[in-house]
Amino acid sequence: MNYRHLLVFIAVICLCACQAPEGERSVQESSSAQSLKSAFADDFFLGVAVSANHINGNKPREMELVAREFNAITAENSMKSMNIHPERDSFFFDEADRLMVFAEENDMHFVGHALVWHSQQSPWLEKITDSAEMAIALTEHINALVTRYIGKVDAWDVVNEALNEDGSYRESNFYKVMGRDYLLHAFREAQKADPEVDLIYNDYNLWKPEKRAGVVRLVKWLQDEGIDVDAVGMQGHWSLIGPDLSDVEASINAYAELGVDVLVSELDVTALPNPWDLEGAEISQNFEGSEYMDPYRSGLPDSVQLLLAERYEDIFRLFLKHRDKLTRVSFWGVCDGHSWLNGWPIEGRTNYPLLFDRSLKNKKAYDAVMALSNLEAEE
Ligand code: 9MR
Repeated sequence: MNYRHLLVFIAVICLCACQAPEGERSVQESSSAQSLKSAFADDFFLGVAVSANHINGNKPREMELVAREFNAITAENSMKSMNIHPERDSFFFDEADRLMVFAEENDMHFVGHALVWHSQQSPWLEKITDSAEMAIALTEHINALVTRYIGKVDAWDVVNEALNEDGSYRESNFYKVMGRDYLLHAFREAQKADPEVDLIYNDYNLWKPEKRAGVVRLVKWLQDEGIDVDAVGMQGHWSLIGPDLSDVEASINAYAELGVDVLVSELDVTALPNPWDLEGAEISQNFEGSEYMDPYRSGLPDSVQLLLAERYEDIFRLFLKHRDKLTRVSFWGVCDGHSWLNGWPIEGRTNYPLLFDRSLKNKKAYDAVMALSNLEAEE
């Protein structure tokens, strides 16, 4: 073997040694992913909800993190009717517009949240008691928002939280005035306003069998009426112990069977005790200031940090198993300090539900999720 042959031989040996077997990504590759969005780029969008504070420029470091880690974004509150359409004849688009620019600059999938929701509702809308008038008001609201953001919003949560826990329709003001037809009307108007945009039904506790059956009934009805429902959004406000992931899996399968995408639209995992788990307990002022209900004010113990990491690992293992059905997983908040769970169901607690801590450092849960990012290729 002459010198040139020897060099080629060494190069080939090196190449073979560095390449993972067909279909597998090597450990080096998996651990070298620089962000959540790159780790799961072949699987689903990785999204995040941001607050008005973020949008208004008060959290530049958090927005840097958002741009680095995520490729989908939702306005946590800025596009809810109370904020974006406060009076019948006046809109406040500034925050949504600003967020849209950020999303465009960072090439992010944009989720509009939410066109029709009984909560955080504009007072003028809440006052309507006539069915024809409600239909007109919804048309105007939906049309104004959807047409303004054609080509910018990729997917709309068209109706949010329309069902009770047993799968029946929630007695919202919309339902009281129009019956279930308000849902059909909302989806129809959104579809008409932007035939290209994805239409989502979004709700919490969608792992519950009765609620699952309610969503299946609802989506089938909308489909029979000619609505091209694109996705069901399972919010995913979960805890260290529940829900059982087999229930989540059964729901993912049931929604996918309808021919729609499945999203996890508002993921967080509370690390704190839940007053409703206490027998006979009711949400009340009594819990405020209680150490029992707010045990980790000075930091999350390593043991719980580990439990959270394991829980997130199990959750993402399931998501990866169903990557053919899931198109987006969005976290409800940027970091622990920002989460709504510091204020609910008890005001002023210190919760730890997300992947980034209060100083924006990656938590163990982040590492656990990142380590899984190539699992599906190995199986
Ligand atoms: O995170 C939102 C919080 O800032 C608001 O105060 C709250 C008002 O109800 O809404 C929170 O977001 C909700 C979302 O819009 C719909 N699903 C449940 C979320 C948590 O409550």
